Amino acid sequence: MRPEILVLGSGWMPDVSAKLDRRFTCHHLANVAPEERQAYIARVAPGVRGVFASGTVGIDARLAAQLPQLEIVAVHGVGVDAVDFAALAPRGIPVTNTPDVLTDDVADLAVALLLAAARRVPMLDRYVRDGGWEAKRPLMPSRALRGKVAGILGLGRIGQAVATRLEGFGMQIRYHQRSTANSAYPRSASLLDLARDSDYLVVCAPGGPGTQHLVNAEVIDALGPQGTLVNIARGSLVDEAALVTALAAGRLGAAALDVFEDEPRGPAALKEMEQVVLTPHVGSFTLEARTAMGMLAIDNLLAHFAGEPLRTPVERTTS
Ligand code: 8YV
Repeated sequence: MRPEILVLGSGWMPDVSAKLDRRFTCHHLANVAPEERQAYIARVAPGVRGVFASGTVGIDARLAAQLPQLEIVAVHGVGVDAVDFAALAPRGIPVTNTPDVLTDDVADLAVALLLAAARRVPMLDRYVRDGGWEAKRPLMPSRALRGKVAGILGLGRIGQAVATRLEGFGMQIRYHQRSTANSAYPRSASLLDLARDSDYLVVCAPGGPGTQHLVNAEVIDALGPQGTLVNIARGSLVDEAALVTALAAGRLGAAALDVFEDEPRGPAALKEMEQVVLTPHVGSFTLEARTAMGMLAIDNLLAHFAGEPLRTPVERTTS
């Protein structure tokens, strides 16, 4: 008999959807109207042995308590900040995620955003489309990357991949994270120092309560009027209200953001700003990465139900 799983989130790549439905009896919560979800969960809960979650639609203590037979949570994503580990750990429920398979594509988007902000690609695109070029509207030169400092907040897998790419553009790399990374790049002692030392601050650290609003007004001011903030990690890391205020006052030069505190809305004020580049949380959104993520999450579930070692367990018991 195929194990029953509760699938949270939607938008899986075609091969992933097909394999999920082939290998499991899936209860797709996203297909249920929001007002009917509680009743639906109550109805299917007795059979649910696994949860297939996304990086942003996770499992909280309430949902965990509603699933008495829950044995495993497989996250389709590397970030596990949407999982309440404290609710799962006492029950010995393992959590898996999908590291590595998305690293290159997320790092590529970080570089794309950084370049887009530095070379003002979206603004120049609008300039051509709107007839600004033909009308010879004044145009300011943008700024070169070579010789500039990229500060990486969080030199994990994705941070490292971003750093390697930016080195190729002739940038100097610095980083900050709590522990010293196994890396030859210079480490700034604090995030404030990193922001002060950097022309571009690229946020690559994990989300969650421990990193909430690390990039605050003080850090943003230290980055300064010539500085650019790039965030491909989690919106929760940045104090967005402070970011909007600093950009509006010209105390921060520019921002390029893939993630927001309130997705999918994002602050209206940012949408009005020329010096801001926005994308809709698509760092891993390539056919290749999303297919590999889905397959890895499925492989973790299959390994669990076959009594085999998990492929990529998250080694942590509390968040
Ligand atoms: C996706 C992500 O948004 O990996 C993560 O942590 O945030 C993204 O790759 C999401 O997990 C897709 O399900």
